[in-house]
Amino acid sequence: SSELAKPVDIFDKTDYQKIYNQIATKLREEDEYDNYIGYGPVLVRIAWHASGTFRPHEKIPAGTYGGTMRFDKELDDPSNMGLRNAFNFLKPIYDENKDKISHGDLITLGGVCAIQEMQGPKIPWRSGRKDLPFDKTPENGRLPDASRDATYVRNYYHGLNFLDDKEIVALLGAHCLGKTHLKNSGYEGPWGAASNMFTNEFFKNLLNEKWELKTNEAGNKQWDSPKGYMMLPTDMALVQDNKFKKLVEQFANDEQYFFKVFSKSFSKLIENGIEFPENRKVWLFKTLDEQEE
Ligand code: CCH
Repeated sequence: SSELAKPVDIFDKTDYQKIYNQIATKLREEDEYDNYIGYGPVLVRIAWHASGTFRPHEKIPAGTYGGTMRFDKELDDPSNMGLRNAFNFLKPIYDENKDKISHGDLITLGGVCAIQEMQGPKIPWRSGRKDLPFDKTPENGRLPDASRDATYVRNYYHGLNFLDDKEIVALLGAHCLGKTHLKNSGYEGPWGAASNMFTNEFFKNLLNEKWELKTNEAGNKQWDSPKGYMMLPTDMALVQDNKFKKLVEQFANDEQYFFKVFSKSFSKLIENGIEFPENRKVWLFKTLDEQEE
């Protein structure tokens, strides 16, 4: 049985909205990153990779609580190639606010901010994670293997306490964002046309594009389409499994429904293993656009 991480005291919602705004402003300013995709996708990915180390049955269940992504041991996990860009993006904001925010809180708030600023759903967020020392850094190799099939994907997410297919398929919808980079992962290409907009395009493309299995320059198998989009084997697993496929169809047809399930699932992902006190408030932050209205 696991000893759930206990959150620390926190500051006011307005303090965190300020930090949110710093992240959002920097996202707007440094828009040239990765051929003008910007830092949004890689911020979402670092929040998810900080979360994906969680294992429910450990005494100290890893995940986002301890902010151990700040240690080279975790950042240098081969699965985390490219995430140092996200970490370095957040570093000056951490330095400016270190009396108010831990690394785990900042990395998760970065993901929430990026999703919202890229027109995605509102993601409920709570503060209270506390930096743990180096010896609490999980071992490498806990993130999923992109070359696998539907059974592997389902089992992998069961291991993160996601038992419902709906949550799993929704989470994978984040692959509407960004791209794969040969030098990072051994895969190459974007999943769609709008790499810095949070939409249900991933599901539409899975169903509607003409996919062909190719071996890429790194010798890995990926699915390519004539429009220059790609899918990982684990992405294609979502239409190779009938139960997953029904959900892909639902999300492709109803973006609001996808947003609703994604929001809940991502919030759960970044809070895995943390036992918030019952009175700990859940916050929804305003986007920069909403504040400018
Ligand atoms: Fe992912 N993802 N992801 N992913 N991912 C990659 C990039 C992004 C897998 C493999 C890869 C989620 C789940 C999975 C993002 C968000 C999420 C890459 C390319 C691989 C490989 C990395 C590179 O080359 O730079 C696999 C396997 C799974 C199985 O579950 C989940 C869940 C999320 C978020 C909720 C985002 C965003 C990116 C783009 C990053 C960028 O830099 O553009």
